[in-house]
Amino acid sequence: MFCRQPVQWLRPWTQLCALLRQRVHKLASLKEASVLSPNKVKRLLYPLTDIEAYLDSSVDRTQFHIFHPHVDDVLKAERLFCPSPSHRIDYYTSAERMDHSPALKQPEVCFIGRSNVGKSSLIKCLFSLSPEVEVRISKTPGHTKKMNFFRVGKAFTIVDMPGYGHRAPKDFVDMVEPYLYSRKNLVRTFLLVDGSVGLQKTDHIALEMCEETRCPYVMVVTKIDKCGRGSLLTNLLQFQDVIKTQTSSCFPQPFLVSSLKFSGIYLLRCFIAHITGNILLTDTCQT
Ligand SMILES: Nc1nc2c(ncn2[C@@H]2O[C@H](COP(=O)(O)OP(=O)(O)OP(=O)(O)O)[C@@H](O)[C@H]2O)c(=O)[nH]1
Ligand SMILES: [Mg+2]
Repeated sequence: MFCRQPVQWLRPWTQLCALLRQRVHKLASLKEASVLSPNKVKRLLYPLTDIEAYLDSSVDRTQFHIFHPHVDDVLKAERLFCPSPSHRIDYYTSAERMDHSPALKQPEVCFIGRSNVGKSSLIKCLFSLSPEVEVRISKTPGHTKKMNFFRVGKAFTIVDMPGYGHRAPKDFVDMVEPYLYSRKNLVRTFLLVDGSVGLQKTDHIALEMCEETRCPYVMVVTKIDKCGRGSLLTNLLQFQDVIKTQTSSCFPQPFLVSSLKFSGIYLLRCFIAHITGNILLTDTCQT
């Protein structure tokens, strides 16, 4: 009787975990996806390698492999995205202005980009191993109106930002700029650009804003499932050229992702785990 009590107490949590596991997409975890053919797994892990073969031989490919971790590191990072009673992953709060932002000590990363580029979808996909975390996405541009803070245990925070451009909140600049300039625990900004349309005028303005803050940022190419190989290659070369010639704080390697097909998600999780100081990489690679 005495020793059964804790087990009974744990039962709801165990049942909840089992229920949630059923709702987890089969590609949410690299561990689970490993049953697929090695080529498919490689394409999910490193989407760039898939299209690299079609690049002209004169194109410098070294930039595309700067962050190329070992599979063991990717699996290590994946554990950080799995919730447990001692490592809760949850929505924390929203803020409309920088001075309403929560005071948090853990390292933080934020996602910015044009409205509808896929910021919230990407965060939802990164959190696909904890589907109970509610990240709202919408077909209608301008859906996310506030800065939404999500906590990953004590490891780090992810911030989903409102989008700029079409139907952006009126106070977008007042909200996001002070955040980018003054957030002390911000370790990296992810600037999302749509792989099927290339850089737009507003993306260039965002790039300038990121450059002005002098904080390190990374370009993430979204919706790669939507574009044909030709247009993705054209746009990718444009991104690479802009990074090389017009930026000084942008990480040279763009990350390709599809939140629909889970491409590039495991690699991005590993990158976030690494830059927030939560995993040490076994292989040498720079960030
Ligand atoms: N095909 C495809 N569609 C995507 C992908 N990511 C997002 N979408 C779609 O793009 C639309 C916008 O997605 P959101 O994640 O809400 O975009 P957002 O950048 O957060 O938009 P705002 O909050 O309005 O700034 C939705 O209809 C998504 O289903 C992707 O990888 N592939
Ligand atoms: Mg959004």
